[in-house]
Amino acid sequence: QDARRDDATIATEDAAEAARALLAVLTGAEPDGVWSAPGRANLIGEHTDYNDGFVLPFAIDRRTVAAVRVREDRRIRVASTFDPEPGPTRPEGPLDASAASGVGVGIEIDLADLAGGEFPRDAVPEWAAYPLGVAWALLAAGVDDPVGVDIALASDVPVGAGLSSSAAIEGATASALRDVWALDLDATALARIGRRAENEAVGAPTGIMDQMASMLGRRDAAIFIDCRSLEGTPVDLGFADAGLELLVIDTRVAHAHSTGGYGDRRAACERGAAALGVTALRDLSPADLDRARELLDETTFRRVRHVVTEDQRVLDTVRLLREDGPLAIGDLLVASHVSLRDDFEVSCPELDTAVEAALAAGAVGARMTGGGFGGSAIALVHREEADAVSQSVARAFADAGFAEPGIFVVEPSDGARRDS
Ligand code: GAF
Repeated sequence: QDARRDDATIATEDAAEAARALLAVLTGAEPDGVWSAPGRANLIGEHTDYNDGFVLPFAIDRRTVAAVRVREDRRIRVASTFDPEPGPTRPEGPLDASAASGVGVGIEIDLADLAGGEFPRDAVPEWAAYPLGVAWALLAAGVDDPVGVDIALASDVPVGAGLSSSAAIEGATASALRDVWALDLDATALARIGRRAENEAVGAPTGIMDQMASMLGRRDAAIFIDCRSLEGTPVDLGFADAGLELLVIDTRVAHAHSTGGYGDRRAACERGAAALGVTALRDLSPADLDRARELLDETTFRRVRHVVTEDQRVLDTVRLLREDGPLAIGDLLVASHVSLRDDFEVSCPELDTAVEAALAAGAVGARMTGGGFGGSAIALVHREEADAVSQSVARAFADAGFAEPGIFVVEPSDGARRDS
């Protein structure tokens, strides 16, 4: 287990090294500063954020690093050692600064062309819409006399694995530009900027959970977020004291939220809320479900039931963590998965296999995490059983003829920060 933990730590150091090396290729110089922001896993509270509801994610010990240098002119350039565009051929293997040769000089644009108006989505590759979208959203919010910048990005958050590599890019970029442009914006304001970039520059209709988790993350804690008030409260997880570890099982089924099912589920929730006469599904409680069943068509009802019961599960999880500790939350994690699988219909055979195999091998709880349609599952396991659970899941994938999953331990970690 210690070896796995070291891997994650070293990988983030590699990302910092790779970002610095890429900046040196771009500018021939050292950075003026280095910022980083983590990916996230969601403990519970799925597809509730855009319904003004509750979520309980935590930042993971995998980060995107932004090495930044101020320019003499009024242009912004972004370059990365990765291609975060979700797709079936995700980059594998160690980060390598020499990958910089493949990205040339990056993507460069005049700040004046970015300020005012819509984001020029057709003019930039999709990966660059994340960092440039953040710059665009900040400029739209008002920046006096912004200086030009070069931003080199590297990351060890797996792309397309449902661990919010996109929020990590947004968080690192937003934190860097906030400081370089001397903006008076707190972590929540930067999370909103990140969501705006994702919604309007990238074009993915996501909620705010991932950006909030990446900005507000706290070591050994999850963040209980009310997605209406945007209040975020750390809740101690105490995994280590309880002898537990959290495994991520990356199914290697790539997902993308700018297409298909995600927007469809969001629309169903909005339809349900309108039909029931509430601003958002957050305004319903489990006691309203009988009325919902009478008024809604069968599919919309099941979508609504997922959200309403999931909000309640988040509240119950927070209470149990505070009163009894993490060993008590296993059933809630499993109930969340079943609801996402049967009512919200965003799971897939690989995620179901991961959850079932982990539970059969003794996991305390397991569920898909993130938007679904692929990506990752999480399993809360006794430390001494972590290897056995990993092997059981890998065997179940092989038996089912699925690609080999990526399985690794994550540790709840700190959110976005300036590193140097
Ligand atoms: C994705 C989105 F980006 C989040 O906003 C959230 O809706 C999640 O799916 C589902 O809970 O990660």
